[in-house]
Amino acid sequence: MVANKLLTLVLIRQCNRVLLGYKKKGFGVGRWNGFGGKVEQGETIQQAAARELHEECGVEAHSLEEIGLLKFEFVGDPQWLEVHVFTADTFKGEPTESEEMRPQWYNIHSIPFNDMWPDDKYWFPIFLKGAKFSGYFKFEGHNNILKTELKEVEKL
Ligand code: 6U4
Ligand code: NA
Ligand code: NA
Repeated sequence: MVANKLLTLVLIRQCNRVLLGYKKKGFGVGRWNGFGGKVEQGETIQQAAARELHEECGVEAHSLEEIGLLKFEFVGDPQWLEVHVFTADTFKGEPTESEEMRPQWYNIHSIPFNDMWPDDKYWFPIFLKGAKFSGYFKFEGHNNILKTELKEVEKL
């Protein structure tokens, strides 16, 4: 048994737009995604989500709501990723490019799914309608999903 690696993902949503970031380096490089990263020792998952959001695009969100829990298995890797997904509709500051991410607003009807992690097209619709979700995806490499389990939940 290997403990899951805990990660955060924050999606700022305001009416018809979502703030995404283009990942310039590291895991998921070249893809559009929410903001987030690893949970560090001594912080809660929610604190990690707020910290990563600020580090990666310069904005502060004080009302992060946890809306999703996603588990990822990669063939050949015993360690699963456990991604805690949060949303907020208000924030302070101006989205600003960082070393890691280039932020950009996207209309909810033109989310760039072809340039995102391939699981996103499955769970974004649940997020966009304001519901919560729990999922498991088994990947082979970073592009190929072998198995999908996804359900809408009342609470996480
Ligand atoms: P550092 O700490 O810079 O080495 P890095 O290797 O760049 O980290 P990090 O910390 O940014 O990775 O974490 C990866 C981010 O990608 C987290 O926000 C979670 C997110 N993520 C990982 N797998 C994902 C997937 N399949 N779908 C998705 N987001 C994913 O939408
Ligand atoms: Na990160
Ligand atoms: Na990080």
